[in-house]
Amino acid sequence: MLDQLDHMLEQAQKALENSRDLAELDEWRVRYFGKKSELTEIFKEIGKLPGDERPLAGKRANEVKTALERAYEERVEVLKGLQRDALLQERFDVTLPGRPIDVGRLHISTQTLRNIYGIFAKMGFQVFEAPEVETELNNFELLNMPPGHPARDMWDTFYTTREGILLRSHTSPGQIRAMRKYCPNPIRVILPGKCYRYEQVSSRSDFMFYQVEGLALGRRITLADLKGSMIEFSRLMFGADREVRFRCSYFPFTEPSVEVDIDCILCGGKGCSVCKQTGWLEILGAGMVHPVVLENGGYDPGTFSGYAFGMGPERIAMLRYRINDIRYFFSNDLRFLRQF
Ligand code: FA5
Repeated sequence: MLDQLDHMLEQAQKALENSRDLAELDEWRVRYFGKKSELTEIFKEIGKLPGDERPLAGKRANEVKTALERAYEERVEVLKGLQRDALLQERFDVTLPGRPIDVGRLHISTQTLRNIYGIFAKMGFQVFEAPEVETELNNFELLNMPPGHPARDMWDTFYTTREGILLRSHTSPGQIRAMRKYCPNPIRVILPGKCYRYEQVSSRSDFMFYQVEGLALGRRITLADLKGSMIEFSRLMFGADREVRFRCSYFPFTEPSVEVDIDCILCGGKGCSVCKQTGWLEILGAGMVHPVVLENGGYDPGTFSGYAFGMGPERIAMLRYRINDIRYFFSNDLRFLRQF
């Protein structure tokens, strides 16, 4: 019987090594451990052996059983691993190169805003944020446009259903907020943010766009300071050899008011379709802060003076990168946005 057990162990181990999948392994288990297996028969026979042979045969039969059980467990793990590997190879080709991760980038308006911040930071301006939802008081009245003032028509405004509350049509109301916050100290801030206008959308005008406002207040600030900082800005933004021109203009909150042009970066001032044959491109509006506005901000116009300006970063980016339609900026077309 001992020989029979050894022989059976040897055979079972060989069969186990030859089993190729879990189904074959199951057949093996039934064959060597099942109710009708040789091992079960041997255990039955042990009971019939003479008393002195029984302990040895019983011990050996149990050893064989334990050895087979252990070998079975190990084989199960090996076959499961092989099955997993086969499945992976079927689904994934681990030799293929990885897919590059699409890296995000800054929106062209954000990039332009950051350029503007950088230039004005060099001149000592810090960023001051003001809300997009404004009061009619800040957007118009305190900027020297009382109700019914014809200049209000310069900005086609989105009003909310709440009386006296609107979406700011320019960043200038932030001037009032900055003045009221810093009064009676000198100020040098830029105020960036989105503006909204109930305007016909065209290649040059959107209903939502960014503006960057600037405000410098002090005791002896003059138009010469305004001109100096605008020339510095224009040359840092558009190139050192840019010509800058100041034209008389009108804004209710500045006196005198100007508009700032640079010589056309496309034709160099000769005249082309972009500059409408004038040789000049407008980049911003500006002026000396009106005494009424200074007073509304809490400053004494007898002691304080200052300048303010307002520019559109999208229009600036259009000039720098020769973009011919402002609608590209916020239509979320990745083919456009990925170029910057
Ligand atoms: C103003 O909004 C004045 N608040 C600017 C100002 C500030 C003057 C301080 C004096 C002192 P204007 O409406 O021209 O001005 O707008 C200023 C700039 O915003 C324009 O030069 C243009 O670059 C940009 N802009 C105006 N409307 C639009 C629009 N619909 N779409 C895109 N950009 C616009």
